[in-house]
Amino acid sequence: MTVTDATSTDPSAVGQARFDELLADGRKVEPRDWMPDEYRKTMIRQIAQHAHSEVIGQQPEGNWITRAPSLKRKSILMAKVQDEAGHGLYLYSAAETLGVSRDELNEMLHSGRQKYSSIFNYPTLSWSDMGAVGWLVDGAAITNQVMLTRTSYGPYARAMIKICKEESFHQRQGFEIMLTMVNGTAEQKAMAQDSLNRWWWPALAMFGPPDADSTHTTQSIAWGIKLETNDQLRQKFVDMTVPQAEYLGLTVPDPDLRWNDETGHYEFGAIDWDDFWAVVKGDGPCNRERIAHKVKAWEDGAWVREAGRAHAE
Ligand code: BYC
Repeated sequence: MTVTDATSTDPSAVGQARFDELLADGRKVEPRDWMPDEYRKTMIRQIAQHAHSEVIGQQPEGNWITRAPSLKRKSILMAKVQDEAGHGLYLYSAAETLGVSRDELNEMLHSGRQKYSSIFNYPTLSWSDMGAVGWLVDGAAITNQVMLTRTSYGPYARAMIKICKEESFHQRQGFEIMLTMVNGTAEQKAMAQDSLNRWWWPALAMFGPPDADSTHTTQSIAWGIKLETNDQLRQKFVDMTVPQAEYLGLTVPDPDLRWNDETGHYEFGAIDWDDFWAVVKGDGPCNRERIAHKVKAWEDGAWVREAGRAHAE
């Protein structure tokens, strides 16, 4: 048997050839398509981490629902937090198409075997943090997720389209809270500045480690999972956000920040990666609280899942 014959009868070689062809043509990989085990593993890791982030991300904002300054602000915040739950649900459904169950994903989150975004381990200390989270955290999330609407795995790319529309609304409502705060009393403007000071650096770190230290970027770019690297997206976010801070009359807490006429980009100071890794490894200000709350909600909801299963039977 020649080598060609051997490969043509080997289902994984045929699958690999078709997978390569899909990627080369810029078409989507769909759940029933053959895919390399490592591609499946990477997609499950990333989509699950993304879903967990949406669900855990409800906590820092949920913290302010009862204390929102008006009925209008309360209903907007409730709608936003509810949207995040919806995003988590689309993403868990997308992950399930890869052959993993939602129960397994939850178990992996609760036992620390899967992660969620570093950003949700910082506390929301004031009402203006709701502005900063919407403006900066949702702003960073959209910068990354607009790219993901073109990612190679079909169910993930399609989920991202609706999510991005909602995130754009979230980002604008955050900016609008900031705008209201900076146009309020001197004390309110100082609160807005304090929120920017605390959220700026964690928002930059959300994009993940520098490209040189990123474990997955090279392979994820080759597979069309990522279309831009962590550093490219971070730069895009800085270039977009600094003029918005200027419009608000706020100061970005970075003495090294300067516009570079030659590159057409802002240069910015060093990110504290030791802090980032401490947070990712579970030692951030709120990691334990976030997971404990999530596990409690899961346990308290057991009767609902049981009732749903009994009803289905
Ligand atoms: N936090 O090789 P790298 C939202 C990990 S929620 C924690 O560059 P990758 C919202 C990474 O997992 C927004 N861990 O990774 C919700 C890897 O660890 P392992 C969430 C991080 O995957 C509510 C290691 O570091 N968005 O929108 O190629 C309210 C090396 O990194 C982080 C998403 O999840 C981090 N920030 O690139 C408001 C988007 N960064 O597994 C808003 C989807 C890195 O090797 N995810 N790590 O041990 C992605 O696009 C990519 O996964 C990332 C990282 C760009 C985040």
